[in-house]
Amino acid sequence: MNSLSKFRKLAGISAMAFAAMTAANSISAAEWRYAHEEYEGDVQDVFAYKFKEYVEENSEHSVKVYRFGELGESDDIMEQTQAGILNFVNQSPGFTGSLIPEAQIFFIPYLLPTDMDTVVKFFNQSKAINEDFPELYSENGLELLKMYPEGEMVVTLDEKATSPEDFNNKKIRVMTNPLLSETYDAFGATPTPLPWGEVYGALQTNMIQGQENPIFWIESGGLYEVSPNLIFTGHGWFTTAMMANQDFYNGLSDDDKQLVRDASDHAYEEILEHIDGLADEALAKIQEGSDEVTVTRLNEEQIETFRQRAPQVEAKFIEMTGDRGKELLEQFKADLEAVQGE
Ligand code: 6CS
Repeated sequence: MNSLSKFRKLAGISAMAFAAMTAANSISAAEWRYAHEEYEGDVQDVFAYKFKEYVEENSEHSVKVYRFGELGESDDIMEQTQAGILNFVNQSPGFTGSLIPEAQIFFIPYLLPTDMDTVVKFFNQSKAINEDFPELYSENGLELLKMYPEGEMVVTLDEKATSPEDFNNKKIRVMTNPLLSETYDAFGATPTPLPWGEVYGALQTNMIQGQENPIFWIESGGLYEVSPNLIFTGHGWFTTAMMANQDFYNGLSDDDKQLVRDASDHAYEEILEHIDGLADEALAKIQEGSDEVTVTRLNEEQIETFRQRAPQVEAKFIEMTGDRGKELLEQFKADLEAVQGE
């Protein structure tokens, strides 16, 4: 064979090999579907895009992110994930209570401290968060990848308030988990569970007189426009959870499982940086945007009047979740004590 025909043969073989490789890549390159509960630039959206970027930079796969409303409410995206229509979902425990009653632990008031460094250490190191919760989610066909804090909860109301008495006769919207209703009941209010999509309109039409959320969300959702009195009660943090459909996850190669875990770790580290200082920035924007807004930071004595009502909510949590909830709560408290002592 002369050198020209040798070259033609080799070129033919490598073209075939290249075509075969490309076909193999396009078969193994998947598009993963990921839905969350928030809008462009919000905390869950930042997390989702950091996850997507990592996956796309480190593999042939791509991630399609769906934001709030594109596929329905929080309950809808969870159903779609359990059915395997979506691969990943970010659903907050505020909506997971009916599926996993123990997830309501985040709504026992005054369990988590207000200090962000301690909260972050807790999420990093807690056995309850990193070992016990994955088991609970797993029983519901979900591979829990991360739980993370979004921001301290702040109450907004139609009037200023400093005591549980000031909450009397106020209908305060809560996410749809029964324990959060118990909390607001204990705080003297009339709890009103609603999905997110109905909150702004219900405040605007005075069907409800208040709600609770982290400051970044009060700013981004424009809630201060219709509920302008902000009250820092120090009673908890908005926590959320990102997970995969477990059958989908179990069916991945070991490399892809590792990729998903690494991408979740990466997004988690990024989000901790993102939320640092976010509440102050959002509060400044709110105050620039409205003259009507008032900010009340309860003092220790005022907080104590709310905190005194926490034990009855804790008792309800145990009533709702039995021995498993009790053990989880003990672990949660031990984990908190460990980081508070550092
Ligand atoms: O209050 C809610 O329902 C919403 N709050 C936040 C911070 N994220 C999503 C959730 O749906």
